[in-house]
Amino acid sequence: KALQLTLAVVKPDGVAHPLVLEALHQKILDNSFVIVKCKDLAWKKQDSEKFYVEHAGRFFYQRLVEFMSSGPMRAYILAREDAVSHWRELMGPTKVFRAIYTSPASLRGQFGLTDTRNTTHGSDSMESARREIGFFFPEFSVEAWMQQEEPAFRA
Ligand code: YYY
Ligand code: MG
Repeated sequence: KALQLTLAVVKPDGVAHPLVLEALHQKILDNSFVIVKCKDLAWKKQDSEKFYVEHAGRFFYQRLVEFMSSGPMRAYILAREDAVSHWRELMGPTKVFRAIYTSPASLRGQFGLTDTRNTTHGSDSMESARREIGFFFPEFSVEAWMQQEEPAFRA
Protein backbone atom coordinates (compact mmCIF):
# COMPACT_ATOMS: atom_id res chain seq x y z
CA LYS A 1 0.00 0.00 0.00
CA ALA A 2 1.36 3.35 -1.01
CA LEU A 3 1.70 6.53 0.97
CA GLN A 4 -0.68 9.14 -0.44
CA LEU A 5 -1.70 12.72 0.12
CA THR A 6 -5.33 13.80 0.07
CA LEU A 7 -7.27 17.02 0.53
CA ALA A 8 -9.78 17.08 3.37
CA VAL A 9 -12.02 20.07 4.05
CA VAL A 10 -14.31 20.89 6.94
CA LYS A 11 -17.17 22.74 5.26
CA PRO A 12 -18.85 25.85 6.72
CA ASP A 13 -21.46 23.83 8.67
CA GLY A 14 -18.67 21.96 10.48
CA VAL A 15 -16.58 25.03 11.24
CA ALA A 16 -19.66 26.85 12.54
CA HIS A 17 -19.86 24.42 15.46
CA PRO A 18 -16.64 24.42 17.50
CA LEU A 19 -17.34 21.02 19.09
CA VAL A 20 -17.95 19.44 15.67
CA LEU A 21 -14.75 21.00 14.32
CA GLU A 22 -12.85 19.65 17.32
CA ALA A 23 -14.39 16.17 16.87
CA LEU A 24 -13.46 16.13 13.18
CA HIS A 25 -9.90 17.22 13.97
CA GLN A 26 -9.63 14.47 16.57
CA LYS A 27 -10.90 11.87 14.06
CA ILE A 28 -8.04 12.80 11.76
CA LEU A 29 -5.51 12.22 14.53
CA ASP A 30 -7.19 9.01 15.72
CA ASN A 31 -6.96 7.53 12.23
CA SER A 32 -3.20 7.84 11.84
CA PHE A 33 -3.28 10.67 9.34
CA VAL A 34 -0.33 13.03 9.45
CA ILE A 35 -1.43 16.64 9.09
CA VAL A 36 0.94 17.99 6.44
CA LYS A 37 -0.80 21.38 6.17
CA CYS A 38 -3.83 22.95 7.78
CA LYS A 39 -5.38 26.33 7.20
CA ASP A 40 -8.59 28.24 7.76
CA LEU A 41 -10.00 30.19 4.85
CA ALA A 42 -13.21 31.48 3.29
CA TRP A 43 -14.34 31.35 -0.34
CA LYS A 44 -15.97 33.90 -2.55
CA LYS A 45 -18.77 32.57 -4.76
CA GLN A 46 -16.41 32.44 -7.75
CA ASP A 47 -14.07 30.11 -5.81
CA SER A 48 -16.93 27.66 -5.14
CA GLU A 49 -18.02 27.80 -8.77
CA LYS A 50 -14.51 27.05 -9.98
CA PHE A 51 -13.82 24.25 -7.49
CA TYR A 52 -17.15 22.51 -8.26
CA VAL A 53 -17.19 23.20 -12.01
CA GLU A 54 -17.68 19.46 -12.67
CA HIS A 55 -21.16 19.85 -11.10
CA ALA A 56 -22.16 22.99 -13.05
CA GLY A 57 -25.72 22.56 -14.29
CA ARG A 58 -26.74 19.93 -11.72
CA PHE A 59 -29.88 20.72 -9.73
CA PHE A 60 -27.89 21.24 -6.51
CA TYR A 61 -25.14 23.42 -8.00
CA GLN A 62 -26.51 26.81 -6.92
CA ARG A 63 -27.21 25.78 -3.35
CA LEU A 64 -23.81 24.07 -3.20
CA VAL A 65 -21.79 27.09 -4.37
CA GLU A 66 -23.76 29.43 -2.11
CA PHE A 67 -23.26 27.20 0.91
CA MET A 68 -19.54 26.71 0.26
CA SER A 69 -19.03 30.47 0.21
CA SER A 70 -21.27 31.14 3.22
CA GLY A 71 -18.59 31.07 5.92
CA PRO A 72 -15.14 29.95 6.99
CA MET A 73 -13.77 26.48 6.23
CA ARG A 74 -10.72 24.49 7.29
CA ALA A 75 -8.56 22.69 4.74
CA TYR A 76 -6.04 19.92 5.43
CA ILE A 77 -3.45 18.14 3.39
CA LEU A 78 -3.38 14.68 4.97
CA ALA A 79 -0.80 11.92 4.52
CA ARG A 80 -1.30 8.22 5.17
CA GLU A 81 -1.27 4.88 3.44
CA ASP A 82 -4.25 4.93 1.08
CA ALA A 83 -5.16 8.41 2.32
CA VAL A 84 -7.66 9.07 -0.49
CA SER A 85 -9.91 6.06 0.03
CA HIS A 86 -9.42 5.98 3.78
CA TRP A 87 -10.65 9.56 4.21
CA ARG A 88 -13.58 8.92 1.84
CA GLU A 89 -14.55 5.92 3.93
CA LEU A 90 -14.37 7.89 7.17
CA MET A 91 -16.58 10.62 5.65
CA GLY A 92 -19.30 8.22 4.58
CA PRO A 93 -21.84 8.65 1.76
CA THR A 94 -22.59 12.05 0.22
CA LYS A 95 -26.29 12.01 1.02
CA VAL A 96 -27.15 12.50 4.65
CA PHE A 97 -30.11 10.10 4.69
CA ARG A 98 -27.95 7.30 3.34
CA ALA A 99 -25.12 8.24 5.68
CA ILE A 100 -27.33 8.13 8.76
CA TYR A 101 -28.87 4.77 7.87
CA THR A 102 -25.96 2.91 6.32
CA SER A 103 -22.93 4.47 8.06
CA PRO A 104 -24.10 6.07 11.30
CA ALA A 105 -20.56 6.16 12.68
CA SER A 106 -19.17 8.03 9.66
CA LEU A 107 -18.47 11.77 9.85
CA ARG A 108 -21.45 12.59 7.65
CA GLY A 109 -23.59 10.06 9.50
CA GLN A 110 -22.74 11.70 12.81
CA PHE A 111 -22.60 15.36 11.85
CA GLY A 112 -24.22 15.81 8.43
CA LEU A 113 -27.25 18.12 8.34
CA THR A 114 -28.44 17.86 4.70
CA ASP A 115 -27.15 16.55 1.35
CA THR A 116 -25.47 19.95 0.90
CA ARG A 117 -24.43 20.67 4.50
CA ASN A 118 -22.57 17.40 4.83
CA THR A 119 -19.64 18.66 6.96
CA THR A 120 -16.66 17.42 4.99
CA HIS A 121 -15.06 17.14 1.58
CA GLY A 122 -12.50 14.59 0.47
CA SER A 123 -10.73 14.07 -2.83
CA ASP A 124 -12.09 11.06 -4.74
CA SER A 125 -8.88 9.97 -6.53
CA MET A 126 -5.16 10.72 -6.50
CA GLU A 127 -5.69 12.84 -9.60
CA SER A 128 -8.35 14.99 -7.95
CA ALA A 129 -6.24 15.16 -4.78
CA ARG A 130 -3.44 16.73 -6.79
CA ARG A 131 -5.76 19.26 -8.41
CA GLU A 132 -7.54 20.07 -5.17
CA ILE A 133 -4.37 20.39 -3.10
CA GLY A 134 -3.18 22.88 -5.74
CA PHE A 135 -6.47 24.77 -5.49
CA PHE A 136 -6.27 25.20 -1.71
CA PHE A 137 -2.51 25.31 -1.27
CA PRO A 138 -1.03 26.82 -4.47
CA GLU A 139 2.39 27.19 -2.81
CA PHE A 140 2.57 23.46 -1.98
CA SER A 141 4.34 21.05 -4.31
CA VAL A 142 3.19 17.44 -4.14
CA GLU A 143 6.27 16.36 -6.13
CA ALA A 144 8.68 18.14 -3.79
CA TRP A 145 6.95 16.71 -0.73
CA MET A 146 7.06 13.18 -2.12
CA GLN A 147 10.75 13.53 -2.93
CA GLN A 148 11.93 15.35 0.17
CA GLU A 149 9.56 14.33 2.93
CA GLU A 150 8.39 10.90 2.04
CA PRO A 151 11.62 9.04 2.84
CA ALA A 152 11.81 10.71 6.26
CA PHE A 153 8.15 9.95 6.81
CA ARG A 154 8.71 6.26 6.17
CA ALA A 155 11.91 5.99 8.23
O1 YYY B 1 -17.62 13.80 -3.36
P1 YYY B 1 -18.83 14.07 -2.51
O2 YYY B 1 -18.71 15.36 -1.73
O3 YYY B 1 -19.19 12.92 -1.62
O4 YYY B 1 -20.12 14.22 -3.47
P2 YYY B 1 -20.25 14.77 -4.96
O5 YYY B 1 -21.23 13.89 -5.66
O6 YYY B 1 -18.92 15.00 -5.59
O7 YYY B 1 -20.98 16.17 -4.74
C1 YYY B 1 -20.24 17.29 -4.27
C2 YYY B 1 -21.07 18.03 -3.26
O8 YYY B 1 -22.28 18.51 -3.86
C3 YYY B 1 -21.55 17.21 -2.07
O9 YYY B 1 -20.58 17.02 -1.07
C4 YYY B 1 -22.70 18.07 -1.58
C5 YYY B 1 -23.29 18.61 -2.88
N1 YYY B 1 -24.48 17.83 -3.25
C6 YYY B 1 -25.73 18.35 -2.94
O10 YYY B 1 -25.82 19.45 -2.39
N2 YYY B 1 -26.86 17.64 -3.26
C7 YYY B 1 -26.77 16.43 -3.87
N3 YYY B 1 -27.89 15.77 -4.16
C8 YYY B 1 -25.51 15.90 -4.19
C9 YYY B 1 -24.38 16.61 -3.87
MG1 MG C 1 -16.94 14.59 -5.15
